[in-house]
Amino acid sequence: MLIDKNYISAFVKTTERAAYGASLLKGKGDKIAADKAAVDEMRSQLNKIDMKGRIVIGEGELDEAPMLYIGEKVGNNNGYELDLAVDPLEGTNFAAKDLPNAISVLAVTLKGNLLNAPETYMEKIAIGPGLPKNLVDLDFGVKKNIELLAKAKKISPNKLTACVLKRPRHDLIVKELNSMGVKINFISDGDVLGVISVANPNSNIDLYIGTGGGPEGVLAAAALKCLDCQIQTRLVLQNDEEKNRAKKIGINDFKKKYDVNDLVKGDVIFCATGVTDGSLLKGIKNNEDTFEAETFVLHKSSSLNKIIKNKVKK
Ligand code: VTB
Repeated sequence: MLIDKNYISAFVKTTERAAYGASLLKGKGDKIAADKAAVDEMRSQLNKIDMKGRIVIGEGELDEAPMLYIGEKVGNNNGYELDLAVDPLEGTNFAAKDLPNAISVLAVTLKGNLLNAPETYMEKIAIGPGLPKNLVDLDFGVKKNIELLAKAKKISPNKLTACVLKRPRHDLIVKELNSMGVKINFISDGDVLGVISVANPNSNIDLYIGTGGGPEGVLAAAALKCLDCQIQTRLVLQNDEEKNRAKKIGINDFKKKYDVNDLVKGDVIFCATGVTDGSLLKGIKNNEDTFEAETFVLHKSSSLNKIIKNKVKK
């Protein structure tokens, strides 16, 4: 079964409204308030949609997130049973400081088709389209992955660019990339867009590598699936508490490597609206009675892949 195309505009509207909510607090230094504004707008929009929706990836567990928590039912209880991964404000720091690349993002599948990823870290390696299947692997290590990628692209390693989240935990990866002359595009946050940058020929990013949020990994995989790119991930469960949380949502093999189709099965819709201006999307522009929004929208089964610009009534 596929997701009806008629849903697309409703989900575009959802990330548009969430981005608008966050944009009202842009640059005000309060990331919690910006996140809450995005969550409130997203939730109220989701509840207008004809669906029996369920949040699979959300703002956290019920006790820590009063809204859009994992397991929350959304929609007006008519229509399809859908599973949702949402990040009403990805890049809360970016929004609070009015820095580029804050987005509101969601992915939708039919029920049961999204990996229930716990709120833990996840190792990620992603590459663009048109490359041999399973070319890179988390277990190969940086050197071998770079050599394989360079060979497949018929260029030398020092012509490759990798996107890496700037964190001390990546020092070793960075050292190895440096030793091979690979150019590094560091990001300070926002690895959903970081991972997706491998799909964008204008970004010149050949590889995403490193450890970021698990939920963000599933969201990025939804986009990569529509863009025929590859990602491999593995959960990082650091202690018994995290292992128990994973078990509670049905994960028993803690070392499992998930590829794009393990993370997101079947048909999928992906929407991301810019909150602040960024490399892929312009941010929200506020006018008197309207706001302007740019949304990157993908739908696997209809091969939809475009940036939609809308002027929306406030
Ligand atoms: C990433 C990134 C997020 O968290 O997942 C990152 O996509 C990972 O966590 O935007 P740490 O900050 O703990 O390294 C964010 O930067 C913030 O949620």
